Amino acid sequence: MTDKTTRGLGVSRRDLLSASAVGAVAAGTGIGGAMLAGNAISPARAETAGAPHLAPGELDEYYGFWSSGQTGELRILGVPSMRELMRVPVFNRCSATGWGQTNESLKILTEGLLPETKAYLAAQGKVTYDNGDLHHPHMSFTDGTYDGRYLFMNDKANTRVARVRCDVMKCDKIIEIPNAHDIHGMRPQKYPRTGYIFANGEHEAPLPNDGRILDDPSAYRCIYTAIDGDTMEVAWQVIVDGNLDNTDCDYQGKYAFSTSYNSEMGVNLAEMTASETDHVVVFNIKRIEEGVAAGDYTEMNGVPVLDGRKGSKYTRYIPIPNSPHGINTAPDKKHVVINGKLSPTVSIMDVEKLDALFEGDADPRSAIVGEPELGLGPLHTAYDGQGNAFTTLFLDSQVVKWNIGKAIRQYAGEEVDPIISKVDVHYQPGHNSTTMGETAEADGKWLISMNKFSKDRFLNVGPLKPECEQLIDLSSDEMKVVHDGATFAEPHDSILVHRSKVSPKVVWDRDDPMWEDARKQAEADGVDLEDGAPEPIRDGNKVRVYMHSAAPVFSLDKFTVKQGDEVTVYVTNIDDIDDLTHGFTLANFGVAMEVAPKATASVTFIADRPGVHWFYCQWFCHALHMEMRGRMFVEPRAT
Ligand code: CUK
Ligand code: CUA
Repeated sequence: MTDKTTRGLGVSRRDLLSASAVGAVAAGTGIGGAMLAGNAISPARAETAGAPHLAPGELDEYYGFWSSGQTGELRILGVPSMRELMRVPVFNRCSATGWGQTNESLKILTEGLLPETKAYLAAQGKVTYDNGDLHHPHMSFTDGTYDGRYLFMNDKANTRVARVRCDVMKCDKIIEIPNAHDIHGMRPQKYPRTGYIFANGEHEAPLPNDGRILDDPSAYRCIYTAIDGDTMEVAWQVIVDGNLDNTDCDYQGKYAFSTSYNSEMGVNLAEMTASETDHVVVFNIKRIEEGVAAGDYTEMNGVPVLDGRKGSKYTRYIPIPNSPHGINTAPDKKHVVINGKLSPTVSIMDVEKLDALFEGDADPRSAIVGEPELGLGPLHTAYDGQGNAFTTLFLDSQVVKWNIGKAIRQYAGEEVDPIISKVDVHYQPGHNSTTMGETAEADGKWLISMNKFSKDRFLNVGPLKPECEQLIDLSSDEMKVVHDGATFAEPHDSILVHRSKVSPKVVWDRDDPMWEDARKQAEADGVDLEDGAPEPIRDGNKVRVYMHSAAPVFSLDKFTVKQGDEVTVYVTNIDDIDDLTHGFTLANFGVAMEVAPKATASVTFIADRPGVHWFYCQWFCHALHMEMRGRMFVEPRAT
């Protein structure tokens, strides 16, 4: 069928694509046609006029901190312009900045790995992982709102949690979580401060996973972890029943909670989706801390591990329909929405009813105060701070705006419809986020719908398509899609932070801990990093080269080493001008790094190629940037 004939039939190509997408998704998730009946995606709405336009030079009101899924980096966007402002390498390698290659980044990428991981990687000829799967970026809190100190994020692929310093927007800590497998959901404590980082091990495995148990799923366990966000050390862990998907916590500092889509502990699709209800696990933080203090745990890999399976005093299990996914605490500090995924409902939990679950013998379901039916495939919910919620409907390709208070009254028996409006998004949304929406200061201005499929929304770039992120104007009940943004694989989640909360430095402080090792080494060598050294400093076959960069020259225009030397080059950028970044690229050695204003960066390599090799600055810094280069002479090994 050509486009022309389909148009003649009054059916657009877009409709056909949308309908088949739902079919494919339904088949892939085992959701039957019956569940989809009557819920075909409506045609794409006419494009609304006028993306929120920022004139050249105008600044955005919000920072958007974006995950990048399997790309492994953190991204910073401006909202509402949706301009990508920066990429912050975390779990990935970065060709531009040298992340994964500089000594400073390698320290961060390696120091938090477990001994058995280091051994495994060494056997592959590596020192760290090359990939990561970064799903959930969240900012540190103080008293229920963002405090601009840190961003924390998980790596589902290699069971890690990382921290990014908001003062310089660079990662400063990465730790691997012992005992758990494949960290997925992750949230910082909201009150009194962060505090803990709560992290879910999603996939079940034997504990310990040393090969003695293999195909015996009854012996598999999932682990919940609390990390100290200041020290980036694991504080405690809890063994649970079922698996763990997403997590959030209250505004009172008493409880954290996680969804489980696999309460069955199945190991294939049929088993994992067998039950009509799964659950939310509620963790009693005070009781867990008391349990740790009282020694009621097993120490595993240096971490206290408590038993929080059913019947434990540390946890409660609330049945939830059906394979719930996202869990989001509302800015009213009272309600938590659990998104049903395979159920068309979300469940509203009242945190004020949780004490009775632990202190009395209350039915766990008594904490559920609403369960509105919203549409197909509810995955995540965001808030406007005015009592309304926005839930993504993956299968319906819609975002639904609904009222929490009305949903609670409906559950209590009143004839009231909590749904306010629905908007089509393109297509299959996962997370959504509202401005300041996961804090007590939710302001309800903008919503981002992070859509998994872009299909026909952009020029065709081949079989691999970008995701489509849409900006939605929340200024009226009729939600308006005002901008499509394409992004590369695969942002799952984002937070929208008012710009008043964040104030990064313009140039580095010279005493920054990032290059502590370089500072110590220079001191031992009697070198001032800002001056550099006139000659390489030799220490057996280890050679240290110190230079500074000041546009448009390096302090050395040549240096000499011997073939086979282990060479470390330290470059200090002494330009303290806003935006005057230099770089150091050593051609044909695979060496390149960023040196931002007032920073020191270093890289180590084996000088195994004799001859003349040029190094150059790869950040266009000056009219004479091309001339900013020098030679490394490598004297051939005596034969
Ligand atoms: S998860 Cu991806 S859409 Cu990893 Cu937060 Cu729900
Ligand atoms: Cu310095 Cu280009």
